Amino acid sequence: MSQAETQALRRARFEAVFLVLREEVLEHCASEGLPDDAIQWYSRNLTYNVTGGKLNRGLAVVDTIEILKGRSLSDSEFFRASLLGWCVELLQAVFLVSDDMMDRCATRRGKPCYYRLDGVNHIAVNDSTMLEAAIFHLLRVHFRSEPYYVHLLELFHEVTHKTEMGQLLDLITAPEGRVDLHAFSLERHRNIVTKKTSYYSFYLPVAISMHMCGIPHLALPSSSCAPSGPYDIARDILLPLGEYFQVQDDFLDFAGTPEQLGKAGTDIVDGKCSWCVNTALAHVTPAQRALLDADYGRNDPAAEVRVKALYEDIGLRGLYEQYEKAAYKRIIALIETIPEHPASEDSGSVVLKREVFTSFLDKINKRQK
Ligand code: DMA
Ligand code: MG
Ligand code: MG
Ligand code: MG
Repeated sequence: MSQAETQALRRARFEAVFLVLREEVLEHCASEGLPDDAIQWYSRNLTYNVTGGKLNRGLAVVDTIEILKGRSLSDSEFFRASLLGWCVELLQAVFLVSDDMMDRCATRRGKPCYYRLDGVNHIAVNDSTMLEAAIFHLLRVHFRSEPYYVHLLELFHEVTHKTEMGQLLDLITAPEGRVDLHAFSLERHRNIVTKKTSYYSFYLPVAISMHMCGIPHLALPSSSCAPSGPYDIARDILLPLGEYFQVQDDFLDFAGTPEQLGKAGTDIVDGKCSWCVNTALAHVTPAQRALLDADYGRNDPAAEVRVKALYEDIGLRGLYEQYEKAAYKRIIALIETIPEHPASEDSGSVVLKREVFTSFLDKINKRQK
């Protein structure tokens, strides 16, 4: 079998688990007395919002567990790893449903955004929280007796809170109709993207996998600045990786096509504190700066066209290529701080491996969608 076929099969196996989990959640609701029309509604919510994506985050859980264990998984291990992977995809769906309302997006994954469906509109607010409830229902049913159950709960809660802080910062840095470019900086950008993207997209899938593989989590927070425990070490690589991923998202918002991305960019019109505008701000002439002050964050297609032309004039595409190369090098250097041949591998205990991070990096490096 070719590698592409193996990957397709793996994805199909992973996707099959979703159908089982959706049934389980719906059956639970039926047992609580939820009538048929509401079950149908919840079913559409789950299907529409959780499937149809790239599945990077969910599959990363299965991949990471295999890498950490150093072998392929049994059927039951694959199911449980996939279940946790779908919990990450569910969390992603929670954020996307509300993100699209707040960012006023029209399309997602090549379809209309969920809140725009006939009869949905503001019901999407509650639907988003019901996607979140499905996570905790599944964790409780399948992982309650595991010694790491409380760690999983804390992880989902903490990462969710971080993401919400990031979304808050993202939104209040782009106040509707009165964007102030003085408030922008690459430092603020980093704070936003680390919180809104890195924790749930990168740290969460790996930390989940580490728990499932029995890597011990120290109860006490590390006291010094230097990372100590394996979770700290993983986090210190995964947060920069997530930052790179969100810079790609920001760049593609400007340079990608809706056909390629399944969504149309809104960052310029929304006045977002994106990597693109922050990088532009560092390279503009006074005249270009005046144009940005006048046109950035305006709900006017002509103003958006002018900002995009300005991005081309300052050579943003070339600056992005330079950023990509530098980010890749920086992350590789971070990964290389992990020993190539982990010492305790032969003692039977599971330890971090470089491949966990390189496989993640390879999947996103130079991505076009
Ligand atoms: C992504 O921010 C962050 C979350 C938590 C969804 P974004 O608005 O740039 O995402 P997208 O470009 O997919 O709308
Ligand atoms: Mg958005
Ligand atoms: Mg957003
Ligand atoms: Mg974006």
